[in-house]
Amino acid sequence: MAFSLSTAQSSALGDAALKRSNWSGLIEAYRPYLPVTQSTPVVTLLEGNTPLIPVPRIAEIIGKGVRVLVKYDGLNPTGSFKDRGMTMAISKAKEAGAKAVICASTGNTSAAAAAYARRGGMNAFVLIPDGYVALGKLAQALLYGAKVITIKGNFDVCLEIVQEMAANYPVTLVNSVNPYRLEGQKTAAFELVDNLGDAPDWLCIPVGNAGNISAYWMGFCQYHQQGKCARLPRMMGFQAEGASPLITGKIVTHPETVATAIRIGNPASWEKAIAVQQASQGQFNSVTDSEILDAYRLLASEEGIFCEPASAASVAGLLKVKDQVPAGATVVCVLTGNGLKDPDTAIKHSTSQYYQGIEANTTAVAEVMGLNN
Ligand code: AN7
Repeated sequence: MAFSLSTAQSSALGDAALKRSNWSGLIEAYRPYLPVTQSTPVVTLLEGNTPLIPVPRIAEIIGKGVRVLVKYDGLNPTGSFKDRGMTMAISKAKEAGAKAVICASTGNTSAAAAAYARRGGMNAFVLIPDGYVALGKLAQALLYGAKVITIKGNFDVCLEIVQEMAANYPVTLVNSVNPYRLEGQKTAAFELVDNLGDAPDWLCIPVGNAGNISAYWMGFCQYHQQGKCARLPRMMGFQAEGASPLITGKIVTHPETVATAIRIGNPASWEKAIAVQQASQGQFNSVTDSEILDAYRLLASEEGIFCEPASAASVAGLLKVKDQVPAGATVVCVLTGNGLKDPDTAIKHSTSQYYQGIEANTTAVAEVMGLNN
């Protein structure tokens, strides 16, 4: 069959393709909104511009004509939303003449810091909790060429150490207490509004250190002030039950959850997050590990979207409070990291049929396929 397009069709396609191929990273895309000047050396891996994907099966579970979409930030260059903050933090560190950066991390920050630091010609030191970082993230930090230091203690302890190191040694701190991180991360809110034409009614987001929820809110408020969106979303933050200081109001000394990315007991942006919840009339809620894993499997097996467990907390949370969603609302769940980051958890918690070591012949294969009657 001949393949032909009308002139209008081909020029529309051309525009869309051009927009994607001309993407120069989020600093160039949102330069007027960011604290950069013409002399800032932009260190970029063309992060941002991630897809906003409808999830109709999840919308169906909620009903009431609700529209649900996921912001799939796992498709950033190092596989998580951390790239948004890191392009800014590393560009500004380079502008200031830094030779080395340091961070504490549950994994994703370390991968992003390592990649962007090396890209910018700097060294990266990363402190991670011994035994609690997903395999893919550790692999990344090592291969990108960071100096990786595992600590006998959790993320909160690592963060205290790196803050002290940065205060006393010539290394720039690139955790989200560095304000440039949140500046970069706020661009995800810009992209949502640019895609949807307005802010969503609800934003559901996993919360660990509470930097991302604070950054999104900053982005929505700035766009709102500029008249780019007519409304502001309710910010719905979700923590894992075993690491939920924002819900209990108390520091968690020994946080525990299958979602190691958000295994954080004393969030650095605690006060900011409370202010966001109040200003947006939002809520913090906790989700159990089993609710997180249910949402994780649901996203993959029903929607074809593989995110990491921490990211699935946003969908688990939405499903938990679904009775509160207003009819006809538009809800965005933020999927912060790629599922490939944590293959161990995927294999361990898959409930799919998995036949191993079958004899190498069609009869044996047909039998496990259930075709032998
Ligand atoms: C996939 O990498 O803290 O509330 O050190 O990796 O802004 O902390 C990661 C956090 C959500 C929570 N989803 O975001 C780190 C780190 C994923 C994450 C969060 C993280 P914040």
